[in-house]
Amino acid sequence: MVIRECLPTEEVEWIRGEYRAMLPLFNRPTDDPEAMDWIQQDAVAFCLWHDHDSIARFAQSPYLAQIAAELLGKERLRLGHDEMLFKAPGDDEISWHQDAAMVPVDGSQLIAIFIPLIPIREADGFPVFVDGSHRGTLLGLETGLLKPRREDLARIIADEGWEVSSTGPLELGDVIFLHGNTLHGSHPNRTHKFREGCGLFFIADGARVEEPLADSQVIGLSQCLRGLKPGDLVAGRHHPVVYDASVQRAANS
Ligand SMILES: O=C(O)CCC(=O)C(=O)O
Repeated sequence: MVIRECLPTEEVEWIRGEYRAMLPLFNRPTDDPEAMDWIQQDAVAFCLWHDHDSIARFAQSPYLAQIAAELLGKERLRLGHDEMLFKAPGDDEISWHQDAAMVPVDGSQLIAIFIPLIPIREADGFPVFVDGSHRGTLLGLETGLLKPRREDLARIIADEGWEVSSTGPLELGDVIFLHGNTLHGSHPNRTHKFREGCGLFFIADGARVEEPLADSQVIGLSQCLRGLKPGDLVAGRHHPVVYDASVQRAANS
């Protein structure tokens, strides 16, 4: 779901600046927006908050985590990871996927947010969702890797006749909340500039790492749940509690 005007625009602009400052990590110019036009590769990185205090402050802020906890119906949420997601000019669609297929944690324990860091118009690529898919389970895992699943999921959606919704235009301050099982993707970036966005993954306190069911989860385990293995509680310094309803209640009483 989209919560419109969820964040003040100044805050989104600040977050954007923090992530744009990471572009040198990708060997890209940062100071000349025109110069970025011809760059054809995505700038995607996970867990930047581990090494960057400003991103750590944003990623651990309880405001977004509280909304996420309430939507997921959980008392306590931990930070899973942050994600820089700058889609390159002319980039293809983000194919259908479920975030629970990216990390080996039960989808009912996961909620992700996506924050557009520029206003998103049709040419930038609207995010799309399958309505009600959060009530389902993981799909298409038998084929393992990301690429085959994309066709499988598109076929399943067509075969089942599921309704697909688009967010439509997104403004600075709008935030998308995605249950771990929600089938989603986005349209291609048909512009000559980056489609700049970032995301946070939250995991319910008490959730455990499961045995990976697909290669994508093996990759997610090493990239996003660093140091954890199947059977471990998602906890530790890389997964701090970012929202605790009981602390909030005590503070309010
Ligand atoms: O870029 C988008 O529209 C959605 C991002 C996404 O699919 C994800 O972060 O899992």
